[in-house]
Amino acid sequence: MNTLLQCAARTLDLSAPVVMGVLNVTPDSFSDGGRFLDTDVMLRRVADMLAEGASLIDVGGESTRPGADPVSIQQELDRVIPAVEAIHSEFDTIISLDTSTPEVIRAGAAAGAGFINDVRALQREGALQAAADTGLPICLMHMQGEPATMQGAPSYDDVTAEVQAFFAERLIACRFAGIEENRIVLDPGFGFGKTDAQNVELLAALPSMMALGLPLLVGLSRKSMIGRLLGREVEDRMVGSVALALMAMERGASIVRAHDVAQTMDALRLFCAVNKRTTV
Ligand code: 9MG
Repeated sequence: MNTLLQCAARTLDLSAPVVMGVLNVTPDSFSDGGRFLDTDVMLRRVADMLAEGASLIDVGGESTRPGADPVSIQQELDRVIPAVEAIHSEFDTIISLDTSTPEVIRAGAAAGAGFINDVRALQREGALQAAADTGLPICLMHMQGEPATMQGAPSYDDVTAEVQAFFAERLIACRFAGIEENRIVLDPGFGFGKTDAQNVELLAALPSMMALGLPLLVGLSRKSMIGRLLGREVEDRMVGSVALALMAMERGASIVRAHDVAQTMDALRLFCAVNKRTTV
């Protein structure tokens, strides 16, 4: 597996577990919506996550919580690009663009982003070419449906096999667009058009996803599956999130997307100590 991702001017080393800190610049994200619309507050949050050990910051201007409505291109640009510019001018870190929109991919890369995180795996018209042109690494995530409706009635014959087949199809599409595999990270998309049972099955099957030889990213932080399995409101899901992050690392994940960076890092440092892995 390729353990070095070239993220514009910076290199992301995946030989040790990596935490991607979540920064939603949306008024309606399910767990922290509206908190980071003020630039100073937003920059303080980034500074905290970096001090706590995040290796990259995932900036998103479209809420992808179940039931969320789509945003216009202009709205997304207006939210994301000033945030990317401000982070790029203040910090020496890797900025991830949480977007599916070709215009945001291009403008975000020009503004200093170093990574693309697309929950729609570059399926929007023009997204493959936009991502290819940036030269940046890309996370391809699996989702059944669209955020507005995806949790209505998720349906699979075999969720693991279907996610793997999806990855194989997207890798071919990327290759045709000129995106080499050494730029690609895969994500099964926990909670994106999946029941709790399907999420659990996918987490257990994570080692089989490594067969493609590409790094895996997982996002389990504060997800509603934790709420349902433990009976916890969103503000009480930190322990559940850290536990799932650890389980994902044990099953081969390289990058964990997390809101609670300090607590997730603590767990991963212990994971490294016990498994004699390079620590973060
Ligand atoms: C943006 N976003 C929200 N949840 C996510 C997840 O599970 N994975 C990735 N890659 N992005 C996510």
